[in-house]
Amino acid sequence: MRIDIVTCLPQLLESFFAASILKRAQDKGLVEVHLHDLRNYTTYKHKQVDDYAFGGGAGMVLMIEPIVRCLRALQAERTYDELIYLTPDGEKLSQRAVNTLSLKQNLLLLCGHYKGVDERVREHFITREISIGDYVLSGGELAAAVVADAVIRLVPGVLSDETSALTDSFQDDLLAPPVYTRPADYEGMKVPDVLLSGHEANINKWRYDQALERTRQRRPDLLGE
Ligand code: 6GU
Repeated sequence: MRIDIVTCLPQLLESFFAASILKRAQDKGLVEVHLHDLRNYTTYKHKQVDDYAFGGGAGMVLMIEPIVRCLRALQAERTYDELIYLTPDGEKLSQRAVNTLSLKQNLLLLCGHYKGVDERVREHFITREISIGDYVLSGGELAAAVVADAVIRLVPGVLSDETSALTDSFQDDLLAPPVYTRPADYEGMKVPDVLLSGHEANINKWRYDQALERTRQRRPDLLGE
């Protein structure tokens, strides 16, 4: 899988993709993440990429020209399965959407900033618009990082134990059950006996019951209740 991220603040994302699971996934050759600085695609003076909104009002708008120059340069090299614009008025990100995206070959993520991008970019170039929740960020970069992280960890081979993604919260519309590790007794705070029993069927049943109970208590909406 290859993910191209178009942004006017690549510095914000560099360290994120240079660490941990995301770095390992790239080192193993399972995914490629490429950051593209919009300022390298502008023909305006002083590397300008944004301008005042027609009609007035506060806030700058990313101009269509540098964005389209960048998108066209990338599209000349490969075909993208989706050109995604990160925006608070997009479809809210879900594990279902993440699962779908993880099956794609080439994804492009466009980060807006300031007041957003010129609407013509959205109308004519973008194929999908995603929000990461009902709150406002100062730009799409963190949202792009969230989407990329959620997608990349599902690419086969990225997680060391491939089954572990299957037991994530949300993967079966249930929250994950509690987990414990050593010591079995910490100052009288004990790990449930069943987890120390070695009885796999009982352990699985306990985990399922706990997941269900936790979901009932915290997120009854996931159970349609
Ligand atoms: Cl994708 N962008 C911004 N700026 N704010 C957000 C968001 C995206 N998703 C939730 N809030």
